[in-house]
Amino acid sequence: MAISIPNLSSILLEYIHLLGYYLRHFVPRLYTYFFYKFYIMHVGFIFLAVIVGSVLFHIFTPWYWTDIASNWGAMDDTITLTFWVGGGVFIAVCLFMIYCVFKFSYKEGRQVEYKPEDKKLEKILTWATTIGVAALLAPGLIVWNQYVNVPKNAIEIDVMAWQWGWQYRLPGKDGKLGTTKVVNINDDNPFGIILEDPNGKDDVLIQEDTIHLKTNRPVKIALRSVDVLHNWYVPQFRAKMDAVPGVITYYWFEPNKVGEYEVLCAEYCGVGHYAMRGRVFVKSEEDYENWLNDQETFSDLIAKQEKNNSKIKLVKSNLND
Ligand SMILES: [Cu+2]
Repeated sequence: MAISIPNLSSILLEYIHLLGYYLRHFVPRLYTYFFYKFYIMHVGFIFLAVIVGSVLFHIFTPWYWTDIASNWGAMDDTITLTFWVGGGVFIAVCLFMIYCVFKFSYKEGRQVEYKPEDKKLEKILTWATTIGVAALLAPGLIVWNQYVNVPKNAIEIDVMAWQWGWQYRLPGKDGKLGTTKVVNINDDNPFGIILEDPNGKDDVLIQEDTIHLKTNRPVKIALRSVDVLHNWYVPQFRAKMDAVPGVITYYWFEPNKVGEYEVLCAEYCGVGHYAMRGRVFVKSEEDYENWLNDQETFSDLIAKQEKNNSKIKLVKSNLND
């Protein structure tokens, strides 16, 4: 008796037949099921995509902060903490919304429960919010306290802002800046230094938007504005503050990487705001001293004006206002 051996084509045909059976019977059901679920619950999936997308974007973003070049690592830590707290709350809220979309989706005949008050829930939410806000603010206050407590060995720099530019004044050999008065500011006394103040005579005047700093030496940035709000900001130093007309605001930092950095005005100050850019060079002690010795002092400026026989307009009146 001959044994019939099924040939390859008949086996293949059998498989295709079987596959067709599955495709016809199960796939449409699965497809319909998931499509239906997806169609009904798509809002939940969108929330999920937002969470996953946000976290992935945060991890792989090409726009993270620049390398730090000062002592203010604590600023980065507080921002990281803000990311964690803010991100945690964001994810929790999104997950809660996803839960609600699935749990409470429309069902015929389901009644809505009216619950205007829930003491337990209110307690939980109040405490959770309090802890979250405290976690956000407390470290910031600690860092702020350090930020405005200037070390004794800091070099004080008078940063003067106007629409639209910067100029700088450094203490001379005496290590002290002379006092100033806004009404004294004119072309011959660009910083408004009070002439009678002996501390001002040796002040170093830098009438340009480029300043040099010494590496590993704290600087106190004392900000002045002659017109509107400005803000002296170097992203790599992680430090900035508003310059407010009428008061001197200040903060300090210690540059710790030799290099060239860009100064930006971080307060919208009018149509020329974009042009308020400057440069900071952080230099080694030797390079810094060389640069400093080449700069003009207030006495040099007066002498130059007298030599040029220019009509001295240095304000001497109004000193007692
Ligand atoms: Cu500005």
